[in-house]
Amino acid sequence: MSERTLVLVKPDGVKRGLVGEVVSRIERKGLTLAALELRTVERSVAEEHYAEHKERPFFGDLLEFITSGPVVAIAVEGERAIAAFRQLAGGTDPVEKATPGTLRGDFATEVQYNLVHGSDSAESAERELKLWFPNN
Ligand code: DAT
Ligand code: MG
Repeated sequence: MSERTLVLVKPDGVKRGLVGEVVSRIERKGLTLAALELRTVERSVAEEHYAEHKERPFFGDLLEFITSGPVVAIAVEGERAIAAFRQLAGGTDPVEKATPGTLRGDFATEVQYNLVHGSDSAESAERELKLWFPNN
């Protein structure tokens, strides 16, 4: 079933010049870009985006990081897009859980700086796309 998911290239990925790499892998997988924007995140948007983690000890650092520089927000569309992008991203911990061949497995070493975000379910995707692309 065709669906949409929210992908973010986080500030580490933008700073390191890996936007093209992320976009290229999305396209080669057979997914398409429905919207794409470079933007600096307001704290309020970041808090809402990561609301599920607000009780976690790393929440403050997470907000600090995601608002520390521009991110690229992408609405990605295609068959099974949500799970397909999570597969491209690899597990949350870039060394313990992300295998080589995935974005995190190939380009990151630290959980905190793991390059990309991808919505984890249909419910999250809907909520996050409304938050990041309210006019689409
Ligand atoms: P994912 O981004 O794979 O969906 P998540 O939703 O569990 O992972 O966590 C959101 C982000 O929070 C994650 O990409 C990086 C950060 N994070 C998660 N666990 C962490 C930890 N133990 N220490 C520091 N940052 C963490
Ligand atoms: Mg998540």
